[in-house]
Amino acid sequence: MRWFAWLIIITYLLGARHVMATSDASLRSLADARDKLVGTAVNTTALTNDARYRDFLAREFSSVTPENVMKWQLVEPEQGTPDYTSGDQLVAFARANNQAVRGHTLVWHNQLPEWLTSGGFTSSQLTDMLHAHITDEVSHFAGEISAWDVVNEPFNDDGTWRNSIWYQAMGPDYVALALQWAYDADPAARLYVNDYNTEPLGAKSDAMYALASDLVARGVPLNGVGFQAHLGLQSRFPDTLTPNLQRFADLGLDVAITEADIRMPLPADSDKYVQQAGYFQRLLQSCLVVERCVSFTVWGFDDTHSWVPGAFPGQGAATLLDAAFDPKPAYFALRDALAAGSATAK
Ligand code: 9MR
Repeated sequence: MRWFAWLIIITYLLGARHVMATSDASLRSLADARDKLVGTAVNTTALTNDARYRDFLAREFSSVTPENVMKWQLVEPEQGTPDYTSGDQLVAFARANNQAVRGHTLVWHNQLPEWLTSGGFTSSQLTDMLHAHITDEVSHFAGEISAWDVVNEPFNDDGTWRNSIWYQAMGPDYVALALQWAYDADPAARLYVNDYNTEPLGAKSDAMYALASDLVARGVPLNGVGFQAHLGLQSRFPDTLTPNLQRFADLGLDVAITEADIRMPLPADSDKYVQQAGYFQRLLQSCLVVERCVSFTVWGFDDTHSWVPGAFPGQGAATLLDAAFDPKPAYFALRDALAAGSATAK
């Protein structure tokens, strides 16, 4: 009888330890067990000024993406004097905390320096300048960046090409050229094209799929496709995310959720938080079931530093922690998704 009582006690203690281990575990430790990276965009001002922000970032995430500081407008506000100091600080933090760095972003229509957009440059000048920019920035960070969002947001929502200055200067081949230039500067980095509203099957993701298929067939150095996943509770969840990710994976590419956030009409309430948690969990679950989905990144982790309220008046509360820095149901939903089935993970 006594051995039986002991067995019950030991079984209980082991069970309790397991529960505690799961409920205390960080996102990154749970993601490690699933062979995935879990990341966040980083606001480098908060990184410098806010110890609580730094602690959470180091504890919870195994990958970081500079929210702004590696964009052309920020690295080269004056022509000819690129300055990578803020990016270097993030890289140093990531190194100290054993985190991967996703470089973001080399070729975009947005956040370009004024001298570039209003300089009246010819197509061939713009081509040369983009080549020089990519070579300089990728070389600077070579060895420190595991993946680059080389090209960001090349498509309109209807799947046509976005008429950016890069498209105007070079036509659609700017994507292949940019990937090749990035590869030449750091052949070890994983090179991505990244876009939003490409989560479900549809016109825009079909355009991305056609581009990726063509690049792969031509032997262009493309390693992955990023799906930003800026979602909102007013829109239905993209139910076809999993088969969509899988078709890109079937091309032999990595896929990644690169900028997840789920905005809601303000004020937030507990019902909306629960619904938001469900969206976050389903996003992550899609990444967990697609083997080539290598990372799941949120676009900031606390509402104070989220881009959403500035861009969508009346909406917000889009991240994992509320303005008081308390975790919302969404944070626990991500943890639960990572923990579920971890025993069967590779
Ligand atoms: O979060 C970024 C915000 O601070 C900037 O003001 C904004 C400028 O357009 O860019 C935001 O990040 C974007 C990212 O670089 C690309 N995908 C969409 C993101 C949200 O706009």
